[in-house]
Amino acid sequence: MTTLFIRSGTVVSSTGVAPMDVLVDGETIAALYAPGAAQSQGITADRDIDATGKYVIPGGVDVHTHMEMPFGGTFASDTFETGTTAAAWGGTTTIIDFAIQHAGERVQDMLAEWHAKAAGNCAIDYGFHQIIGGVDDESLKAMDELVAHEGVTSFKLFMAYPGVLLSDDGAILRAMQRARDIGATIMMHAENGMAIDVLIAQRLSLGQTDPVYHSLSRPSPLEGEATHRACVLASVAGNVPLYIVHMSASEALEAVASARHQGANVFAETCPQYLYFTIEETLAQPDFEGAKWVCSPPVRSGHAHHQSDLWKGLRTNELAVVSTDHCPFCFKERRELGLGNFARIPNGLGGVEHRMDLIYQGVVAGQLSLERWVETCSVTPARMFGLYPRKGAIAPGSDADIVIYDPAAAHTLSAETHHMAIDYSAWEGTSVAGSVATVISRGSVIVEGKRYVGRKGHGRFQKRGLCQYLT
Ligand code: DUC
Ligand code: ZN
Ligand code: ZN
Repeated sequence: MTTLFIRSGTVVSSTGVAPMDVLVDGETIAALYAPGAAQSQGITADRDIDATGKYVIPGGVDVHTHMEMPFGGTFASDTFETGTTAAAWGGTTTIIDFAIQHAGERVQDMLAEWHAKAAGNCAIDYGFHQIIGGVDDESLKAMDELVAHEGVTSFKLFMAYPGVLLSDDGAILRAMQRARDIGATIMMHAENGMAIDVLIAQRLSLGQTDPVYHSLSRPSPLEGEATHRACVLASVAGNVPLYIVHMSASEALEAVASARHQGANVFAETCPQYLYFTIEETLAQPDFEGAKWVCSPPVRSGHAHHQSDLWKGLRTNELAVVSTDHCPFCFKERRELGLGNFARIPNGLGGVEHRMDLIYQGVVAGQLSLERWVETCSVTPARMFGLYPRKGAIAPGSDADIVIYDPAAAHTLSAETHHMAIDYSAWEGTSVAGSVATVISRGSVIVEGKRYVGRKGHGRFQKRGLCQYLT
């Protein structure tokens, strides 16, 4: 077993910041020492890494990605190999991706399909959530099996996309009741898809086909309404753990905050695109440029106060997690499917490589503490989805998934330099203070000195337990 000493860094956890040396033995963290204590005890390692002036943080946990996801007649352009390698470059050492079941498909078969795509290809560790697109007796029974035997303990339902993935309120209630019985978490895409489809058809019939109409036909009150409805259904189902994914709107945050104030087991995540982008600066760009920022829920108007509310939610824990909803589609041929009809632009942005940097900018700007950066990007995602303390902790016995982050460095995000398999960057030209210096995954250095030294197949499937905010 190789041993590794990370010396003279500043360890950041969700509860504090302290100068500490970290000893790694094989794949796990063996011990933490006050500065100098290991030397005085004569403890040495096979390799020393000097982390002077740098933060030592638990590797990022991105609980919302879609590698190779089929969507609207095409596929997300990152494979499990390219997407997890890009994640590693950006300081993320675990992802949770989504296996997808549509009505009529066997859940277990679809999970097996996603295992086949990922196995042997990932640079970092990974797990799966299961999307249930067809709630029926069979898929409900499958939920039991996935929780009991497969380490898949969270199920995503859709209130959007009628005829494709949407579950009606009765189906949602049934799945929530099943989840309550087995301790599983329901994840919800909360937008009112029936109303949105009417608004889309009305826009198109008026000849309003540009990308900006994607956002304008998915107004924020319809995210708020669906979020509220999901909270009510979760309460009726017996306070089942409910996790609202990719939250973009103040109205949705209000619904979650109100449910939480009543003691409900309701949680939510947001994503960097909702914290930084506005319609005016992105989707409203002329010609077809705006197609680069089409995602659902959509980017919101800068004239409202969605972004300041989301940052506040992150500070106050009304929003628990930042994920990316990484779902990249190249501009050429994939986005271009929506030329002349915004409704055909595949939905999703690439960002798995940039989450740690982008949320660190919140620390630089005084929006978040260092501890909260680590908590929302690593600790809470791990606890929310049953991976803690294997992941999300710098503590003896935890997996040695460690990022050494240099606050004195800086870089600029660009398609020229990113490692995601996308032919453009939604973040082109964004200046970032701070940078990932070294990434360690289960004791192996996989990124150092601006070089990727990991390998495909290093990443292992992680069976997960239940949400640890309730157990
Ligand atoms: N929802 C997601 O979570 N990802 C991509 C598209 C969508 O609607
Ligand atoms: Zn979604
Ligand atoms: Zn998603």
